[in-house]
Amino acid sequence: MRRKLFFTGSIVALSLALAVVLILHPTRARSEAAASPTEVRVDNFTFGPDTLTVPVNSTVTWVNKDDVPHVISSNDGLFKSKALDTDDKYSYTFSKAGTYSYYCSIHPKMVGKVIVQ
Ligand SMILES: [Cu+2]
Repeated sequence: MRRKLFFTGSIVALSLALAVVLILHPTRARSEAAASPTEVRVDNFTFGPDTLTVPVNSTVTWVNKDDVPHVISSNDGLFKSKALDTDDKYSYTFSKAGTYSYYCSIHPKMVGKVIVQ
């Protein structure tokens, strides 16, 4: 009788441990998938880095470190910032995989891309 109780207790403890693992694991996986914000510095008329690779659902933030305004414009019109003054920021969240080319619509020679995978 005592032995059977111990056995039952072990099964319950084991089930609880398994449940905890099953409940916690997807939570952890989800927080890993939600990527940390990623920054592109706009400095000296260049995007740094000019090619940025991020996981799906990443929010990319551009920060203008120049003392002239810049506009972040995607080539296909998917996103476009207002004119960013010094230290202004613009963020866009990429929810689909793909390669997103962009440029500064004030200085079209400034180009960059975000690779979402
Ligand atoms: Cu510019």
